[in-house]
Amino acid sequence: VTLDSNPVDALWTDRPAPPVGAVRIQPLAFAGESTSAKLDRLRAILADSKADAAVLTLPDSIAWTFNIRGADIPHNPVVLSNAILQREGRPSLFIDGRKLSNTVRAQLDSAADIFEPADFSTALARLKGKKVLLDPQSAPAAVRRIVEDAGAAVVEGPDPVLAPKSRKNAVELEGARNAHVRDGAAMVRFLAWLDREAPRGAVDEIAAAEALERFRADTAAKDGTPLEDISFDTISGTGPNGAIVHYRVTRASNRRLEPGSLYLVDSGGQYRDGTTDITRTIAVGEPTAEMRDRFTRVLRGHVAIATARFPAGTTGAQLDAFARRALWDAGLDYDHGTGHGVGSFLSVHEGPARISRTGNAMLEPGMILSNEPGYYKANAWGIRIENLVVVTEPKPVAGGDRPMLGFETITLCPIDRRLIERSMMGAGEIAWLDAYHARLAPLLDHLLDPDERRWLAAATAPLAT
Ligand SMILES: [Mn+2]
Repeated sequence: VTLDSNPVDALWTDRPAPPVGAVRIQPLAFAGESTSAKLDRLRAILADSKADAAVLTLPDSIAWTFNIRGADIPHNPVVLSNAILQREGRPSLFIDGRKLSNTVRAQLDSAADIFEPADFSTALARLKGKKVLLDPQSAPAAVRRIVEDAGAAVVEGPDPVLAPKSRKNAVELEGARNAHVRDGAAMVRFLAWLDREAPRGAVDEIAAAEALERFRADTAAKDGTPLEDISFDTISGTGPNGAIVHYRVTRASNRRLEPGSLYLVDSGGQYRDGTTDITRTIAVGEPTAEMRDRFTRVLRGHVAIATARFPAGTTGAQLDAFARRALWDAGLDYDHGTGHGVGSFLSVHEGPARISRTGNAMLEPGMILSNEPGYYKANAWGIRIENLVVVTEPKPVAGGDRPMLGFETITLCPIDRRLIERSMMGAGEIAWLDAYHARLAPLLDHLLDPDERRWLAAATAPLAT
């Protein structure tokens, strides 16, 4: 039932004012494509959809299109705003003018007509007589109602920005690889610190999360591309807390890392050139045989995704089971998807592609996705191994007759060898892990202290004998 006013508004008396985070231009050196080139591509998509206009209501779609980033929402550098794209003519951008410096406004003016948010409804009503593309997954019902009441025809379809935004260009991919060097070095420094401090019983979940954020900020500063923000609230859980998939530590739930336990840490960084998301599971003291068995099964699923070859047109749903086979063999599973899309200095979760039972979008070259199988023993411990991967077009398979796609792993951080049961791993799986570990020192050593380099050398020693 559509109401004239939002009943929540009547109750929410201490509602804060809308945020007015400063808008920054995402320069071509990181975006890799100008706004005018992006608008040309979007106009072609409008033409294919037989639409005269499209209403953009997703902040990350607008940030990508206009090469802007903002500070309205913690951990997500988007700009709260709306936009109307026209097949013929300039787009309109509805954005609080207090967010725009004169320089930013001048740059945006060259690509779009800028209006205040209060002008949005009037502009929607002016679409009378036009065919207007709206994404039923994300467009507010109020937008649809205004457009329809004005006498425009709604064309339902996906937000036209979703597909082009998901296929990162060469500049964005280069940025992502650079971001993962400094992020991987920060993780290595953190893990070396953790191995030193945790056995003394001096580390709890909050202390670990704070230390990791310090290592991220310090390492990024050293590398010359500062940490803008973490990409989500760090999941820092040991023992039974590790078995809670979206755990967020509080003072009440905070646990000390104890010998014989597992520690799961899922975290990420926002940098001007890329967004990261990584999970590692660490043995504190001596792990049990069951922990090693489960960890090895999760690792085998992770490697199965990392090394997968698949024909063009394959969806994430088709690949999801690859990550689960070693768990299914033992009557085990995990209750979350295997992977989600990741933005380029944007949202850490973005569509349209994902690796999961419901991942019906095709995987296309340039997409960045996570590869994060897990296993959770309720009330006991949790395991997850997460790297980001890029969909690539690898060299053709010898003797094959179809072009294949594959993944390049871009996250750079060791996987805990103490949790691997070598006898359960195939030769190809061991070869993948050893080759992955061999990549790390040459890329990360320049950001590490001598002690940290020594720790990395030991943590990446080959498994093959
Ligand atoms: Mn993730």
